Amino acid sequence: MRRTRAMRGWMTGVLVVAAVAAGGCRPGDASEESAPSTPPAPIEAVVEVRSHPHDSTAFTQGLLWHDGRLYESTGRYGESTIRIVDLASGAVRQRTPLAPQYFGEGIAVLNGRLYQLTWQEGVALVYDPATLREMGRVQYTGEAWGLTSDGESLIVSDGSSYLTWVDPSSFAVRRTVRVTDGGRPVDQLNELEWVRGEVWANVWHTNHVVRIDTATGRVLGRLDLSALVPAVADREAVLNGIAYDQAGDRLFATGKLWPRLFEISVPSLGLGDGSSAPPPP
Ligand SMILES: [Ca+2]
Repeated sequence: MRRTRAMRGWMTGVLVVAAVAAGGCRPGDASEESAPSTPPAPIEAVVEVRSHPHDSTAFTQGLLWHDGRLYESTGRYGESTIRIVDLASGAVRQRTPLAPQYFGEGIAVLNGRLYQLTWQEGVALVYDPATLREMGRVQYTGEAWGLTSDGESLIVSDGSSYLTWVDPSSFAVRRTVRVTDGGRPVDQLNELEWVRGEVWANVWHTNHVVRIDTATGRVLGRLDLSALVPAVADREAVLNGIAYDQAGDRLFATGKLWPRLFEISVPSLGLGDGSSAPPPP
């Protein structure tokens, strides 16, 4: 299925500016829109380190490495799940299905709880990450796409050019950041990952992951994953899933309905090749 563009913004605090931004500009916004002196972010090459099998029926909406395990959220009504996946084989080790009225989206762990967003249903499902047993729910307003955490807040994308930091217990908005590249808003932000103090985001229907400065929203670089995209006969089989194993310095990427999950490195950042991983205990 094809998603509609989420231009309403997320939560009431974002509603007005996001709606106006969809029209191209808003009064007082000229400096941001026209900033000619801001160069676009550089393209950063990625290198495939290795790849693993991936469930080619998984409509990947969230990918996460936590405590030595790979977690995946899948979407589509009637097919959505939260699952723990064996990295080497791609086999699903544990799985909790969502009720058919819920479309699974981004996932993140904060304070020992695993959060899973739903697309248009306005509810985050909260699990015990060890058992995938539901522990509770949190209500919110608007669409929700990608999710990650800086260790204090959850960070949400909604397909607009905004990232929203929220309180994990209430989803009350703490702050918002508009993401720009070369002075222009970058919308369609989807699956997210916290990497070395930056937020990385898949840009929906592109082969790019953008590195976002969380203070300014400025895109610092674009990872081009075009070389990894498999030939899948579904136009929605797009890149959508990035996870970082901080302890092992491993970066994972996959996509909706992709048959492979990739470990990749970013040589320009010295990231993902294991060189920055701490020595084993
Ligand atoms: Ca992620």
